[in-house]
Amino acid sequence: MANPRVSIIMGSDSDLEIMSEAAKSLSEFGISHEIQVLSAHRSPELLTQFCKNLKKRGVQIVIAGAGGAAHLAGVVAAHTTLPVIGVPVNSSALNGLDALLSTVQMPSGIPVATVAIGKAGAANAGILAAQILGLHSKPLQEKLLRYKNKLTRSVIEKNNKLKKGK
Ligand code: RP5
Repeated sequence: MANPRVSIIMGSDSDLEIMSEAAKSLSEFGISHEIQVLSAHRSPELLTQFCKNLKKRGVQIVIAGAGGAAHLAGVVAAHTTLPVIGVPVNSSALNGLDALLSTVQMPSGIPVATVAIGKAGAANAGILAAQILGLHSKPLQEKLLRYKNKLTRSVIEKNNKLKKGK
């Protein structure tokens, strides 16, 4: 996508199934985004270059997902003052608990807004990015409100189905 406002990065292409949930959320709210593989461990120079170019490319938020010893979000946060949202990916023998702790336990001064492990977290990362961008956009705030109302309607519909089943 041209001029992405949100950049989604992931440690490996094996994270794509999970991280594409973040892209889906952003698409739902009409937010331009890009998605690519960048690794804190396997491509440290490329990651540094990516961080240095973020602001001049007009990116406003970074969503970073990785599994295992997940340093990706933290390293990006170390390089930029843009908000960084971290998604712990459940790709390892520890089912993402390792990635959760690696992503969330940042030292004071370098925040990473960490969401839940796996697909729910990735979807929420996209929604959280939309909420941050919505602070300065009335149309986006209205889309977010419509989304919340849709969630409420789905609960009512579930109850109606349950009642009919009795
Ligand atoms: C992490 O290691 C990646 O984010 C991925 O979750 C995990 C496994 O990567 P691959 O070995 O599948 O490339 O860095």
